[in-house]
Amino acid sequence: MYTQALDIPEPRQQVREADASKADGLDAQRQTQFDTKIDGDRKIEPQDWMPEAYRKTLLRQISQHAHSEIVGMLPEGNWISRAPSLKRKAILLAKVQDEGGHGLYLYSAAETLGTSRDSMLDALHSGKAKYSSIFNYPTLTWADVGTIGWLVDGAAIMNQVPICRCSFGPYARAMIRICKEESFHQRQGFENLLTMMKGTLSQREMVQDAVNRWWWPVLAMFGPPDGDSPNSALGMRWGIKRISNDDLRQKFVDATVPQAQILGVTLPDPDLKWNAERGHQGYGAIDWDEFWAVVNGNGPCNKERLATRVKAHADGQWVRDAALAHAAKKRVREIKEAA
Ligand code: BYC
Repeated sequence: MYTQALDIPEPRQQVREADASKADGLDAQRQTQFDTKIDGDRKIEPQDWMPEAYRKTLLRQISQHAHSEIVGMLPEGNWISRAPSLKRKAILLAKVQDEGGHGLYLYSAAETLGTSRDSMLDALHSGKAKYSSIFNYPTLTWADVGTIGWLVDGAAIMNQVPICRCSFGPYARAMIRICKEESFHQRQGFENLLTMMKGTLSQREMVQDAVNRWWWPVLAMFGPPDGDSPNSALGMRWGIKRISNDDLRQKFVDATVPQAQILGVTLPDPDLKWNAERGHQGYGAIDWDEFWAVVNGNGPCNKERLATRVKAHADGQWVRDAALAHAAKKRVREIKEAA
C-alpha cells in the first residue's frame, strides 16, 4: 500500500469490517426484537434469533434438569423389586418410568438449542454436568419412597409450575405435561405415607425417620439463597425463572407444614414457627456447606449414582446400535423402492 501509515486496513479486512458492522446493526435489530418479545411475555422459539448467553443459560438449565430426572430414577428404582404389594409396585414402576419420560422430553427441548443428546450425556457421565443435589442421598427404607414423592416431588412441582410460563417455548410446553405427572407423584407419596402413619408403631417411626433425613436436603434443593445465586438476575430478566429460589422455598415450607400436620409427622426444625408479621412460616438455617459439598460431588451417593448411570448407558449400547442399524437398513430400502 502507498501509505506511511501502518494502521490502514487491507481491502479484504475493510470488507470484513463492513460486513461485521452490518452484522452488528442486524444483531442490534434482532436484540431489540428479542427484548420486545421478552418484555411482551411472548415465547421465543428455536428458529428465532436469541442472544448467545440466553441460549447457553437455557441449555445449562434444561440439560441439568433432564439429568436430574434421569438420575432421579435411581434412588426410587432401587425399591421396585422390594415394594410391599403389587399395587405399590405398579405405582412405583409408573412413577419411575414417568421420570425417564420427563428426561427424554427435556433432552429433546435442549436439542432444539443446537446441541446433541450425546454431548449432554457425555457431560453427565464425565461428571462435568450438574444434576439435582437431592438424588445423592440414599433411600434406606420403604418410607423413603413415600417421602420422596411427598417432599421431593412436592418441591419439584413448586419449582416447576412457574417454568410452564418460561419464555422458551419448547421448555415451557414440556413442563406442562411434566407438572401434571409430578402432581400424581406427589399425591401417591403422600397417600403412601398416610397409609403407613395409620399402621403400626414401627411403620410410623419409619416415616418419621425418613422425613427427618429428607427435610433439610429438600429445602436446599431450591438452590442457594438469592444473594448467592449468580444465575438468578439474568434468568429472571429473560423470563426463564419467574420466582426466586428463596421465594419458592418459602412457598414450599408454607404449603408443607399443614400437610405434615395431617400426616402426623414432625418436621425436624425447632425454629419452624408461624410468623404472623410476615404471614409465612419461619424456619431454621440451612447447612449450605453440606449443599455445596453434595453439588461438588462429595455427597453420600454421588459416586454410586454416577457409576450406576454410566453402567446403564454402556449396557444399553446394543439397543442404540440396533436402532441405528435398523434405521440405516430402512433408508437403503426406501431409496431402492423410490428408484
Ligand atoms: N442441585 O444461580 P443458581 C424431579 C447450582 S427432578 C445441584 O441459583 P439457577 C424428580 C446451579 O445449577 C427436578 N446444583 O442457579 C426426578 C448453579 O450452578 P451452574 C429437578 C444446584 O439455575 C425424579 C449454582 O448452583 N429440577 O423433579 O438460577 C424423582 C448456582 O445456583 C442446585 C430442576 O432441575 C441443586 N439443587 O437456579 C423425583 C428445575 N441448585 O449451573 C423428582 C430446573 C442450584 O451455574 N432448574 N444449583 O454451574 C431450576 O429451576 C434452576 O436451575 C435451579 C437453580 C433453581 C435448580
